[in-house]
Amino acid sequence: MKGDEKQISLILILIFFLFLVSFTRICNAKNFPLFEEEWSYKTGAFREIFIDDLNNDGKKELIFLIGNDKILVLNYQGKFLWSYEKDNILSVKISDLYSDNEKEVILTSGRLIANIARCFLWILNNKGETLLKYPNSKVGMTVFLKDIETDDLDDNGYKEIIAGTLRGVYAFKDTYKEKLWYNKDKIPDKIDNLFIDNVLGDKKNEIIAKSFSTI
Ligand SMILES: [Ca+2]
Ligand SMILES: [Ca+2]
Ligand SMILES: [Ca+2]
Repeated sequence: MKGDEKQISLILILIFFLFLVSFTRICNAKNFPLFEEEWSYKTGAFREIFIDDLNNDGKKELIFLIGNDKILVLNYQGKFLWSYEKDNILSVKISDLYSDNEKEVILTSGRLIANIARCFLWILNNKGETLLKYPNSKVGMTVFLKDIETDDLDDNGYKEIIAGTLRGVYAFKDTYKEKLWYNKDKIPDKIDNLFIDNVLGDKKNEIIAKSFSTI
């Protein structure tokens, strides 16, 4: 009997030892979900962040809208790539406007001057260089363009730019130099959000505009 008890004790000690070894291994295993910081960058307070491969190098960039007046682009390692400053940025969208596999950054900026809206549309390339400003004058459009969306409405390979306004939806032609339509009389509400999707299941996308309580 004494021999059996000794054997059982030895087995128990062995089991405990094996458990201890396994537990230590699990804790030290590389796949154990330990927190490791890859990098950090002091951006300042930002309103929006977009994650997209802007420069087609197979790695995603981080694009920040900081405060009201700055776009900051970092690479996947947290290295500064470029920044772009514009007074009072209203909305930012990243889209391949010309369907050439090079993404553009589209933004609107504007403010009230003498109680009249003064708004501009800017198109930047993926290096932060200005490709287009509309209107090309000191006096902006008299409508604030917010919540930019893009879609090739007429299937010609160039995307139209569509934006919500304080009264209805505004659409640019895909030359980005003139209005396609502006439905402020049909939709007299402030548009909070725009979505473009094929809701009806036909061959064309629809624009879904959301105001405070109506869609
Ligand atoms: Ca990239
Ligand atoms: Ca493009
Ligand atoms: Ca088009």
